[in-house]
Amino acid sequence: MPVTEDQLSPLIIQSIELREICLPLIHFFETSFGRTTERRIVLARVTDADGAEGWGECTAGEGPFYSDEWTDSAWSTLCEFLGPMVLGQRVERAADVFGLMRPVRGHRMAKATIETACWDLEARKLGVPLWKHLGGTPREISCGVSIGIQDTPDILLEKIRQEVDAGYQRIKIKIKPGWDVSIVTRVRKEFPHIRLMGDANSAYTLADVPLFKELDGLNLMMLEQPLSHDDIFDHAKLQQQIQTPICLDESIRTPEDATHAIAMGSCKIINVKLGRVGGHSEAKRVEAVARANDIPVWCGGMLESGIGRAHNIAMSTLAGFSLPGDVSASARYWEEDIIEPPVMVSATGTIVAPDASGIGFNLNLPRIDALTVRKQTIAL
Ligand code: OSB
Ligand code: MG
Repeated sequence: MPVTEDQLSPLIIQSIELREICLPLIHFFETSFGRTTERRIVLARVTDADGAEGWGECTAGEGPFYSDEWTDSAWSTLCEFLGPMVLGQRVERAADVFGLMRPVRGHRMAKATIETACWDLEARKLGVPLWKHLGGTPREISCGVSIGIQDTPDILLEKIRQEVDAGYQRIKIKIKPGWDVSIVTRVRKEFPHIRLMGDANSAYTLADVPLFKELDGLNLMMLEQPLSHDDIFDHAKLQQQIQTPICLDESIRTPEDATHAIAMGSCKIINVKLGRVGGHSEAKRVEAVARANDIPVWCGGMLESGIGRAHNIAMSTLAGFSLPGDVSASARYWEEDIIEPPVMVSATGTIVAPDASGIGFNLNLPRIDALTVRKQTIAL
């Protein structure tokens, strides 16, 4: 039986069941830092003292290339430090769980695994959809796609054609030295009117200003994370010299990073990733900072399985998420997702956040079991 906000008892985490699942991608995903063919994803099932449960997904990649976290670092940080740190602790709300993990520096993707599961758990106890519990409105979110580097430009053009025809509202292509101005020029010629952007994943330096000036002529909605993964200073220098809005991804790990980057003029748009910032509470803070400064945000993706995707959908309903995100249909990634129904996108490139409580999708437990390669339970 659901309870009201007033009746909600304090949250005491009783157990954390961690699993690693291995899930092959339908098509490899290539960025400036490498190619992924198969995901190794850590999932967490958290239970509390009232017997409620919630699910979270770790967005760390298979190696420390997008960020310094990766599947195994998250697994051991969760088992050795974060799990024991939160177990049996009493907090008023899921919103307080991030604070329990403060002694651990960084490791935000590992933290978000537990933190997001607690939000799902709390929303389920209240019998409300997570998106509502987070304060989201309206229910329908705008979707774009992120298309990796391909073996040939023709394959890329064909993929863009498919996604435009499917109704996605904006196309992001990955760029890197040697796969940039000439490619974007070809795409623009073929698709003069689409909302288009490029994501460099930190492949460039300030020595590349002339190249960015060439890109300025191609009417990109934004250029994502052109410079170093931890930089905000050089991005400000670059933004002063180009017209295309810079969007920061890797560089924004905290609400303070967002404050500093906005104050310095390092970006005009922010990509919010739930894992990178440490979960829903921190994501809400980043969104609030951006909204207070009239900086639009959108939801980034990390090739999530259904659980992470469902959390992304919920987050994307927050008011500041005014641009289409990298949240797209399950079928673009997986033969079969681990949730039911899979995430579906409308013909106009939108997803309607579900009505059911918590993340709002059913878990396909037999499929999760079949994909599990290791499992560990941390309990009192
Ligand atoms: O930089 O946004 C990125 C995937 C893995 C690591 C980094 C990024 C991405 C994506 C994919 O762009 C977005 C998605 O479709 O999930
Ligand atoms: Mg990015």
